[in-house]
Amino acid sequence: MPLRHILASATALVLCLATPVLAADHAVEIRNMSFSVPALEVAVGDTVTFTNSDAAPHTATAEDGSFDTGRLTKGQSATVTITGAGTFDYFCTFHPMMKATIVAR
Ligand SMILES: [Cu+2]
Repeated sequence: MPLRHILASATALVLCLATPVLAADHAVEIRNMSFSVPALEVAVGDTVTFTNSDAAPHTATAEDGSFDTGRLTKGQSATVTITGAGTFDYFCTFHPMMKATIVAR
């Protein structure tokens, strides 16, 4: 392969890596009275979709109020956007012993 082709490929790769990636969506299932991912790592701007698989209603509510799914009945899901960096502890308002964390960088 000619050197200029290799350089062109390398340049394209660098441009590709430098392009901002689209926000990712992360899934957290709520099952058996617990959140499926105890400590979820996300990037700022990512979304997290919570799905309730229990018969009991649940919420995913940030302790600092930064997000709240509201009441989710069985089979329902809600998506929240993580808009800032930090560690976000959250819980279920119906079952406050249900706790988990999202770490956003
Ligand atoms: Cu709950």
